Amino acid sequence: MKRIVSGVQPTGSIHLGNYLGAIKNWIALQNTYDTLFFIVDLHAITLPYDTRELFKATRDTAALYLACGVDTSKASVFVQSHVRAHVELMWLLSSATPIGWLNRMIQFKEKSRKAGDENVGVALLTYPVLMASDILLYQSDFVPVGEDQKQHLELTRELAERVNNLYGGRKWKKLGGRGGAIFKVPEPLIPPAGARVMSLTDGLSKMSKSAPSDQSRINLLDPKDVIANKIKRCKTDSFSGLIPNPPEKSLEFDNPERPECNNLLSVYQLVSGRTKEDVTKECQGLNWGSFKPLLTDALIEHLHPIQVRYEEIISDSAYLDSVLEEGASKAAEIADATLKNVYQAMGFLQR
Ligand code: AQP
Repeated sequence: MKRIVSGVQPTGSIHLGNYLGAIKNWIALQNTYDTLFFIVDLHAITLPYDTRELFKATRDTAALYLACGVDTSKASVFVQSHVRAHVELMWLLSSATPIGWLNRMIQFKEKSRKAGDENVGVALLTYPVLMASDILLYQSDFVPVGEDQKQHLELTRELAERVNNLYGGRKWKKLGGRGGAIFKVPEPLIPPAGARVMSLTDGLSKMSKSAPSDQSRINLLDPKDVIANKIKRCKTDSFSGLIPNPPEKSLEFDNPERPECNNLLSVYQLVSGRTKEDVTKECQGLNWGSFKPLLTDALIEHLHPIQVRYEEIISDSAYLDSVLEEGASKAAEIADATLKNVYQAMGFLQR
């Protein structure tokens, strides 16, 4: 069975973007792949953070994976820092990573500029090496990646090939290893179209946990009235409220001049489980005033069962702990086997 690894960072409240762009897709993937879904806590400290929030967000994220339908009889669910091999492999990979590769990462450039260059920790620069370690440890065949992670996955692939060339094959065999490639080179798995959810306050920026305004996102745990309020106040466009809705001013998908419109319609399509054609037909002739209540109801209806299930899971600490313990032990088994090979191939004395 082909293997997939994926995760979300506990950097805040899990929102509709994380759900529609990642977690919801995992539910289908876990039926056809060997899947490992982890809470990416080690990555969550690359920028200044609040320790209590990290603690809470880690548990909440784990509970939400399960509440959204991740099934522990099919997938391993674990916390990244519970599997020590991630950090250990990262060090080994760092020695084979040219610093120029890291300096050219767009996300590093953007995030360090935002944080003010002097205050940036080394971890922000070396983040892609930890990501490579997350993936290569499990000999993953595929990694679901959004647009902004494509460059990091490319670095993972290059690094896997580099380490295979430097230390694999006959050189490894001479050290008593099996020879051949040390790492499988993973392929990107591009999520279904339309799964990039944009901010509610700016249709050109993606919905994000770290955006300062909570109004910009729908969190999976937002109560009904909060959802209703956010949709009521979300940014629409200058077509808004125009009467009497001539057909060319209808709500529409894919008009680059109307990013908010495309985003809200796409969200409606995804949470109502309808086709694009159905939504296009339904929304012909609607104005924002009549569309927003439809979207609000669809969101509330979709998120309600997730919220109920989340409450059950989060209040049962023993259950959540046992899921994470079991997940970490399954993951560690695979990860430790890879790590042992890497140490051997790199010439370390076996323990
Ligand atoms: N707006 C989005 N639309 C679709 N998918 C999204 N993802 C994130 N935002 C959207 C997907 O969620 C997964 C986990 O993301 P992450 O936590 O590892 O980091 P991120 O992409 O940086 O997510 P955020 O919410 O924007 O967090 P912060 O603000 O901390 O950076 C990934 O699969 C991602 O594609």
